[in-house]
Parts: sequence; structure tokens; C-alpha cells
Amino acid sequence: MAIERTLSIIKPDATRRNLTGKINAKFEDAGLRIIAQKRIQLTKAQAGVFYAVHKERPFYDELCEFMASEPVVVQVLEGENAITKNREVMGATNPADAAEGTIRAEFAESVGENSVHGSDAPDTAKDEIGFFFSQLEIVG
Ligand code: DAT
Ligand code: MG
Repeated sequence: MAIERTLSIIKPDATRRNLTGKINAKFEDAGLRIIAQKRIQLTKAQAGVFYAVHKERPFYDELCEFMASEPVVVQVLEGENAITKNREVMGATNPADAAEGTIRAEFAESVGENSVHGSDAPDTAKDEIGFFFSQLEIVG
């Protein structure tokens, strides 16, 4: 199995409820290492660039507004099959469909305010890590 890196975001609904530590424990319990982490305040424009792939979707404006509504914690997670493993730990996009024990099943408030983001493939992981972090900030 390959050691991978993936970009994770703890979203505003979770930072607002002080859930950063509980969510990080889920990653660490699954064998993912947090090798970079910072708390930032996105502007709506920055959120729009990050989520540009969704710009034609009806929820895009609401999504960008939400991501800029409170601070987020951006992270690089490293581990075996980190991209897929993180998606498993996160659970399905809609918390109503998320498996028991996943972050979204336990913490997410709705499909829009679903506590975490995780990259979905190796190419997007690379781009998304580069969007938030320089090489100097990532200590594997
Ligand atoms: P994921 O975050 O699981 O990769 P996605 O890439 O399809 O899901 O969508 C990105 C985010 O957009 C998602 O985390 C929350 C929001 N979103 C997706 N579908 C939505 C919907 N039907 N209504 C409102 N927000 C939605
Ligand atoms: Mg996605």
C-alpha cells in the first residue's frame, strides 16, 4: 500500500462547536498523521477558488458563504491510502447517509454543513495541499 497525503478541512460548523480535537482524534485513531495544520479565516472569494469545480452547482454560493462564515482548520493528513482512508473516516457527504462512527454521522449538521472536507483523488490532493501549504509548512 502506498503512503499518501491528503488535504483535510475542519469546516466552520465544527470549529464553531469546538470540535477540532474530537475530529483530530478520529483521524489519529484511523492511523492518519496530521503533518501540517493551521487555523485560518477564508474570504468568500478564496472559498470560491477552492470549490471552483462546483461553480455550476445550485449550492455553490451557499457553500462559499458558509466556508467563509467562521474560521476553518486546514490540514495535511499522511498515511497508507490516506485519501481513501480519510474519505472513509469522514463518511458520506450527506450525514443522513453516513456510516455509524464516521465524523459526519457523529458531528455534521446537514449536507451543506458537514464538518469536514477531504480530497477525493491523488491529483486533487496535490492541488489542494498546494492551495493552502508551502513545502516548509509540511513536516512529514
Ligand atoms: P464531499 O465534500 O463529500 O467531497 P462534494 O464534493 O460533492 O462532497 O460537495 C462539496 C461540498 O458541497 C459538500 O461537502 C457540501 C456541499 N454540498 C454538496 N452537495 C450539496 C447539496 N445537495 N446541498 C447543499 N450543499 C451541498
Ligand atoms: Mg468533494
